[in-house]
Amino acid sequence: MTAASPPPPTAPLALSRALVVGTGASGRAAARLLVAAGVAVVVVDERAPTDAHEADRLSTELGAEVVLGRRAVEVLDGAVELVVPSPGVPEGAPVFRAARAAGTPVWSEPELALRRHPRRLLAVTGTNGKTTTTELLAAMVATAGLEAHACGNIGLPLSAAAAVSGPDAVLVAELSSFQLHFTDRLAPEVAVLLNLADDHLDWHRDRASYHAAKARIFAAQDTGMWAVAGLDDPVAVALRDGSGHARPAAFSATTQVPLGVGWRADARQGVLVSSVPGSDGELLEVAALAPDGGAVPLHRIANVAAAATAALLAGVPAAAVAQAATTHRPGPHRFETVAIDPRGVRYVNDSKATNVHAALASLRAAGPTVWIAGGLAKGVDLAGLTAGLDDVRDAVVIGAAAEELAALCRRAGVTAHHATDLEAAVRLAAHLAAPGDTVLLAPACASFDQFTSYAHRGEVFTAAARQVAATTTEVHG
Ligand code: UMA
Repeated sequence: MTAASPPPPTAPLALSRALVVGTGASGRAAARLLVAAGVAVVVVDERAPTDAHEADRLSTELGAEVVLGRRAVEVLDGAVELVVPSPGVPEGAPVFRAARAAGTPVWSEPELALRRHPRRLLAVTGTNGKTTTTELLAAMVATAGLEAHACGNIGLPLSAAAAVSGPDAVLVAELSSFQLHFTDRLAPEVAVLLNLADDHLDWHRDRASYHAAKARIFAAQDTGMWAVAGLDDPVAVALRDGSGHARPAAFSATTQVPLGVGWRADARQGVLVSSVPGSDGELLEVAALAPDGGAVPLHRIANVAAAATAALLAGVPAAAVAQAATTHRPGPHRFETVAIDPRGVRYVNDSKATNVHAALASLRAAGPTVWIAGGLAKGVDLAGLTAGLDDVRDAVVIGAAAEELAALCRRAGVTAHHATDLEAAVRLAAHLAAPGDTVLLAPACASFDQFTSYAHRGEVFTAAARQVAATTTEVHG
């Protein structure tokens, strides 16, 4: 017989009734946490039910009252003491104005999770590289023998991760601006702001609101905590320095840093060097990050430097950091080579490059390229992509932003071809590619006009690329 492990510590919420908005991953996890804490919960979702019994089924599943097909503001009443919105609810939604007018607090799901389950928290935000850095950081913490949970925007809500974690667990959370916007006391032991570029301007009021939401990762930190920013990004550094009370640290893929992990040149691709007190010195050779001996893209070096900085500041030994960095591989859809045809044309799936900043990093790492782009631009000006077109032989544009992308290509002297869907785009790009080129999916846009998610888009690209590579002969016909 094994002794039962002690229940994880929870803190009381002192609430009797809460409104959760959204029945996706975030809303369900929040509802479950609140119900387990003894709070009466109403879950509302504006989408229509799939059938007449869906609300009842969800209600039984969650132990909460479920209202489908109505807007949150219509369900908010005087008895509600807390609103927990899903990240998808934009900051201008009427329910927030109504909550403000009634003096009802609004907490994002991560704020709720940490209030209920206080845990060690390492948090990562930024426009690009969040998921890879979070996964890598969690791998470093786990390699040191600690219980680590990669969670948050990555797909597993903090409420779900925290509820199954032991009291000494480390939550390693990817936090989006949507989640950070409605935080108040959330204070990571180490908070990382990777970089900032325009994104999600259809959710936020404007760029200032997007930046302010990102800076909230530092806002509640105290002097015993660490605030890390990408030194190569002046906006990230300024937000770090203007927010909260934590000690500043930094990372860089291009230079050494006063406190953190930076890069130093050597005969090969350089080395990552730590200046974190207690674990300073050479950490690893950059070449070790690419076991096939290829060039390591700059954004990958930056992600590793960021994760290493946070891990070392959290007390992970340098040996565990180096081991995890050299063995952990980024997940699918992140600059992933999915096929190589007999002409040596490489098909790279970077479906995760959903904004201008990420697509630029991808284009710069790809070499001579036939570039496939398009989708939903999310209210962002795409003109900045022009800076990445030097090595683009041809572009193939798809989706809602196709015409805008075609116009900017034309202005830069790059021929843009329209394709009706992604499969057709891959076939056309394969035809346009010369031996040794890369056919690159780096959409610079969200996927939702044509696909259910970036992962779905990446899978369609991968299948089409493998199909075309398998049927291509050396002299392309
Ligand atoms: N809804 C409303 N009213 C609204 C808006 C949405 O009722 O005004 C309802 C929708 O009808 C839908 C539900 O809310 O049924 C969906 O909620 P959601 O879009 O917030 O999605 P979740 O399934 O809860 O997933 C969220 C994150 N989604 C978004 O930020 C859009 C997931 O990030 C995250 O993994 C998950 O919580 C767990 O924490 C995804 C994402 O695209 C991957 N994130 C953005 C990004 O990475 O760019 C920020």
